[in-house]
Amino acid sequence: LKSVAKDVKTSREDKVPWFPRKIQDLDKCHHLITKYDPSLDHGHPMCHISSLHYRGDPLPHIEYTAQETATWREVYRKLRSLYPTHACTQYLDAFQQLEKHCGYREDNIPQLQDVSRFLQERTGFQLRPAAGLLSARDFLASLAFRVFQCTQYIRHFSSPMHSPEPDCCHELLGHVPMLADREFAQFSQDIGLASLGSSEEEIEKLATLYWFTVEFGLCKQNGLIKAYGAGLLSSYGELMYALSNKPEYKPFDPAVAAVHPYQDQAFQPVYFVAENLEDAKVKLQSYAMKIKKPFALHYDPFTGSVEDLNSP
Ligand code: HBI
Ligand code: FE
Repeated sequence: LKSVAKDVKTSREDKVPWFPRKIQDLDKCHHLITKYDPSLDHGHPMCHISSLHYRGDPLPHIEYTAQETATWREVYRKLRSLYPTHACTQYLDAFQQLEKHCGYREDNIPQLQDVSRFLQERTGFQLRPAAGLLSARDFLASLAFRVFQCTQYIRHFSSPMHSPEPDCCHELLGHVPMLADREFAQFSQDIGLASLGSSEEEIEKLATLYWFTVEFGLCKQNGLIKAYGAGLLSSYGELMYALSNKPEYKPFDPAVAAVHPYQDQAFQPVYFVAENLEDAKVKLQSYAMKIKKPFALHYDPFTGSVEDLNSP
């Protein structure tokens, strides 16, 4: 009888993919998706930014070249002119703070260390350098611990308005300001917690949900529609387009967004509009509760670890 019980337990555990249980485990969550091989292009800035980072290491200080700073300036200037009319208030509030405290300026690419310290004070989020596009599983897992994996290199100067992969313009201008908002930080962490130990199928759905919210989400504000998604807030062309009334708008519903086809080579044909960020958070929480898992995870902020409420 004993051995049967043991077999049942093992096969049950086999079905659950490995996942980090404490923040230190994120050292194992750095699997890259290589759509683009930087070793084939020695002019790409990715080459001179190191890849492996361990928890507790200081965040690398980067001396950006004049050309890299010029690229940043062009992106910063254009996007900044759109924010007052296109970005949600949470974004605008944080952006103002970042300009005041974190070196957000046209002629300066902010350093991750300064930005990470700022976020920790606001929402407990911290940044961790990433070498490129990570697997959805690893990327989402880090969010469960309020860690945002952040690229440090900047897009190629030949196309300042477009980057095929996340770069620091996308991270610093798109993601960081929103991570300073409490509701949004919780929303991000909740997607992360939902991903821990999930099947490939569920990860795919959560990544799609992430796409239509954290990357391309819109929300209502004082009778207008504003952007909160990082993919929009870091793309001049798509930010204009998203609020132009040309695309289709659907009310945010996690179950619908999670399986909706998306577009990563062109502007989105459809955007999901949340009533507000709190409503998006509540809807996501109820969606996450319906994901079937053999455990119930609870995040303990004091230890930075997750525990299974079902296990004795
Ligand atoms: N990796 N470095 C990095 N930055 C991202 O924004 C990112 C990622 N991997 C996957 C991802 N985003 C999402 O598109 C979802 O797949 C989770
Ligand atoms: Fe992103």
